[in-house]
Amino acid sequence: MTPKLYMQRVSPPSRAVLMCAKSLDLELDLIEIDVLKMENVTPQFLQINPLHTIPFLDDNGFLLGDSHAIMIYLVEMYGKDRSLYPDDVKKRARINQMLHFDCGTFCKALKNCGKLKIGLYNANLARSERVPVPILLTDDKLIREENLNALIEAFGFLETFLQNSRYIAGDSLSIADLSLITTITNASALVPIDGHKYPRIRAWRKLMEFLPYSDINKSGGEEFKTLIKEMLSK
Ligand SMILES: N[C@@H](CCC(=O)N[C@@H](CS)C(=O)NCC(=O)O)C(=O)O
Repeated sequence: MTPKLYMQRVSPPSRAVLMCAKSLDLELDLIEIDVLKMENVTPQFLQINPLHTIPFLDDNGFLLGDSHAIMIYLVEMYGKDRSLYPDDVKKRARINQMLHFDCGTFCKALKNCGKLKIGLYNANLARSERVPVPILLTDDKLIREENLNALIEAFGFLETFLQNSRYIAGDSLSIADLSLITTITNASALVPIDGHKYPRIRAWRKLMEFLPYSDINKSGGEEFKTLIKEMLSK
């Protein structure tokens, strides 16, 4: 049976998995989970994913969370070739480093800019009493300066990483590119990168726009920008 993916297009890691599947020519049965409506903390979803995060994969009963782990699994299980996550130990090590950078530094900085951890903020309440909180905005509707600075710092790290290679983890496309392009697409709604500060990031982003499945990222990123605008205008 077709593997199921719980996801939302506005979510960068969901889009990374969607792009990975597209590149592998793998069909997925997509199940929308609207985090804003707290569909990720329903008893049904929590039963399969106690971490209440999307994306989440159900491959015929094999349950797997975290976009980075999911992409590695999909390439290894379904990839006709391994180019997105090659067997070479050193190439893999570099890709792994950048996947951890995405997860532990970039995504974290983006999440910290606001209340993306919906459902956790009312952790002292029973689940049924928790209410959605606005994402990406602190109580006074401003992103805290130290959080924004951490995000800007992450952009700086990425610019430096790109000094030595065309793609994020070497000279060919890998799953690390799919992860980071989706993260920076959402993050660039908060940190504009179109000036002259990040020439390497912009050159790499251009490369990524040529991917035949780049629309997946573009449309989700636009949706995110609209969401932010709406929230800021309230
Ligand atoms: N490291 C995880 C992060 C997943 C994540 O935080 N997803 C967000 C949406 S972009 C989410 O599910 N937030 C809801 C929550 O944390 O409760 C991954 O790469 O899949």
